[in-house]
Amino acid sequence: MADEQTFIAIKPDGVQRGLISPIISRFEQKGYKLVGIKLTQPTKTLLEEHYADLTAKPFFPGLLKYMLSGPVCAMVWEGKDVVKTGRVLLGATNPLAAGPGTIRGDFAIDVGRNVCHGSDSVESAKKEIGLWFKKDEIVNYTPTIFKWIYE
Ligand code: YYY
Ligand code: MG
Repeated sequence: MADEQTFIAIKPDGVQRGLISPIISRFEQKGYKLVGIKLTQPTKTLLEEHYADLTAKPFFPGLLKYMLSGPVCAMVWEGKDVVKTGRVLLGATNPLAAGPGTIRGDFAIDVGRNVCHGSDSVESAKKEIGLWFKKDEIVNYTPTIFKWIYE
């Protein structure tokens, strides 16, 4: 479905390292459509909801501290198969295992500084978009180039 949406975030290290524009470029160049974007300082409450399935993990306290350490660039991207393909563009969770040409493969080393987040399923994408964005912060438009991207 060309109207599938995913939640992609540039984490505090990505923002601090000036990686907002190269990360956005990867999604733009692929042909995906940006429908929501904001620079925001997440709260502990939001992050505990966002990472609810990881709260029992030993790395969770460090993950929380890292994600609270600065602003995050929160985005919603739309397009055919964008949830799965978005994760391919990000690369493996551990940047040392992420292939060259992926964002984590090209820009990161440690798993706890892996610069970006992407929803892992259509269901989590819906949950995460609802957590990070208000309804009126998501826009609806048709890029004029779409006939050159979709057959
Ligand atoms: O979805 P993804 O971000 O690729 O990985 P998750 O398994 O959902 O973990 C979320 C987040 O937690 C990961 O991006 C880095 C961090 N993390 C960690 O610091 N150490 C681990 N061993 C596993 C994950
Ligand atoms: Mg995840």
